[in-house]
Amino acid sequence: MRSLRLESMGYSYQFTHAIVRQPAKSIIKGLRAVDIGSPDYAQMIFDHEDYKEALTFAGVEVISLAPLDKFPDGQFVEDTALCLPKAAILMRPGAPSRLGEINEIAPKLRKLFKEVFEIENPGHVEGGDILVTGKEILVGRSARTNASGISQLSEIVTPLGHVVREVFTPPEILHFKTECSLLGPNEILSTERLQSLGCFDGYQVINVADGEEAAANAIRVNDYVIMPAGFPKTKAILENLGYKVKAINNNECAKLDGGVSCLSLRLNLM
Ligand code: CIR
Repeated sequence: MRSLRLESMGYSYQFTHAIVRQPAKSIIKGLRAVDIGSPDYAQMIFDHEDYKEALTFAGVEVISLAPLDKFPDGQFVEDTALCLPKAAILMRPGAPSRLGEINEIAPKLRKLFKEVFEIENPGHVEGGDILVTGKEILVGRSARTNASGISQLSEIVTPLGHVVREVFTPPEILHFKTECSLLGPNEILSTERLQSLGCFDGYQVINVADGEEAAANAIRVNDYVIMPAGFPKTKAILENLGYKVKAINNNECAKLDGGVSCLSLRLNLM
């Protein structure tokens, strides 16, 4: 019987593969809460190469999917699925324009995983609202993730040995993980605002530096933390704690509320 406590909880940040999707030219039409200008496609392609290189450097095999012109937000693959050891769960985005992205990622996940589950209508969950830690799966209820979606997710993953805890994504931000990331089995990088809601009680929380809130969306991949460039104080905080950090430019994705986590689905296929 598979147990959540097996494998030293490493499944939450030890990965063998990452799925990314090449940015499509239609990315300039991507969703955004506030319009601060469209991303520069050429720069985005350049940044995407750096992102893949950082993932490779961290020791994962990068699976790169073709761009999807009909889905401007298609490169934000994290929102389309939750990949656990041995099973993947297809999400159901709360943004209507993103619902069709699921049919695009599904065939790939069905090839990689023996078991693939689905969130069904009327449920909505976007992967950006899910933080898998060493002991549980936190899911933030948000404008994109509803109660039905969270309860379906819980019903799917509980028999697999996981524990789901519903938390709340502050209305000012897109996703729960817009303001937090996993650094270790019990270590979380967070903004003070998110931490102040009490959702991380029992964890060791490292706060991003004041004024560097956008640095809270990072990814721990094996021995490395990949974070957005331009946040030197937070980078120094992490390095002083002994984390190996790789910073990559994320300014173009940030114009569409995208952080470094949303650009990949991290998988452990061991
Ligand atoms: C959206 O609004 O859906 C996209 N423009 C950004 C998605 C970012 N996803 C994520 O951080 N997981």
